[in-house]
Amino acid sequence: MPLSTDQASSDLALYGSNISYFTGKLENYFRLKDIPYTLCSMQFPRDARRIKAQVGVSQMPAVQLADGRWMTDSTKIIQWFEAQPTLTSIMPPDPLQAFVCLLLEDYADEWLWRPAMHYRWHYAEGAHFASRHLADELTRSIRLPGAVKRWQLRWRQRQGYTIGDGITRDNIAGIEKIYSRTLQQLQTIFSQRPFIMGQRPSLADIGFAGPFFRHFGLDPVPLEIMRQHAPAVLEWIARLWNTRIENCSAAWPTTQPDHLGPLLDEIGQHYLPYLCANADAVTKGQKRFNTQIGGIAYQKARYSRYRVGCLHELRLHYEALPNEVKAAAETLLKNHHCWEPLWQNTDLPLLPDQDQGLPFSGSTKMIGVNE
Ligand SMILES: N[C@@H](CCC(=O)N[C@@H](CS)C(=O)NCC(=O)O)C(=O)O
Repeated sequence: MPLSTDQASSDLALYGSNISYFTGKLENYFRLKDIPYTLCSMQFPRDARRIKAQVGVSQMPAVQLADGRWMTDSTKIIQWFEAQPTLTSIMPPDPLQAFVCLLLEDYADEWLWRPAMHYRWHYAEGAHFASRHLADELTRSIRLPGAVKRWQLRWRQRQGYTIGDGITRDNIAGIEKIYSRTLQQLQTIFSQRPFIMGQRPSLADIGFAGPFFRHFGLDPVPLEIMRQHAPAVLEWIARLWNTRIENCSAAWPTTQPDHLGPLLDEIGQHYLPYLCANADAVTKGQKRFNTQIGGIAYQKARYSRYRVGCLHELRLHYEALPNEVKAAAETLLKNHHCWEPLWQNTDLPLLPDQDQGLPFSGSTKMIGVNE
């Protein structure tokens, strides 16, 4: 049932939708950290306009702090909260493990987005469920018949994120394989340990909560696949939602977890090459680009300035590692095909001061559609 909470009853107001990818990611974070929040359904167009005026971009989630300040971008919001000294951290103290968490978070945020949007909006079952829910939840003040609102939403999301972002009839099977490989990789991980890094939840789990909590674990088609093939992943979704970091007494792993190899291979062979192709497109000023990655031909994928920033951030995270850890990080990245694409593009086409004000002010949306 859509939420109807418009008034924040706790100090922190989280504006978004209760079926949204990044809202769900942030909810998992706040619950894990026991940070009280009130979820407010972001009303279109009123709240979306207000949020754009406050933070520069209209996207969900947006957070309003008790002192009135607004924030955007789940990644930078989490980094801001993690920097508050009083809270138990979800970052492993080992710098290489922390770097791996940042890489996994980025991968889950950006690369699992396309298959998640595909399963929601391609299949009638998912598209009818989600368009009804979103129309009822977010567009209460728009005076149009429900059927029209639902149709508009399906059209908007498909143009923006599925057929409008590189998915064609010919590559659907390849897009769906991204999901089935991820399920296999995570099923193996969660069959042996409760969380991605081991016995404690970390930023990596929060990153994967984005695609898994509100999309793959909710939309009818991917949920049924998960039930049949990856029940340990289903368990992990609920476990994470039901865990409070303060109650976690288990230690962080003392060695670099070697069970993450298949996920890192996927990042090196799919996600990072995509980031390079995207950066090339931005350099050339191509708003749509074709590319071939991991045997999949993407046609007219949308360029993303934000994701040029993601590649830049990954490099900065590597550069920030202590010198004595850099060699181990390089070996790990080389072993999993990540090193070469991380550095392949020499000059990244960033805007001046791109997204430097985050989380309080952003300059780019993840994908600049519907602006
Ligand atoms: N990098 C942002 C991405 C947020 C984002 O793209 N959220 C989606 C909904 S889950 C959105 O608001 N898209 C904008 C649109 O569809 O216009 C974050 O981490 O918060």
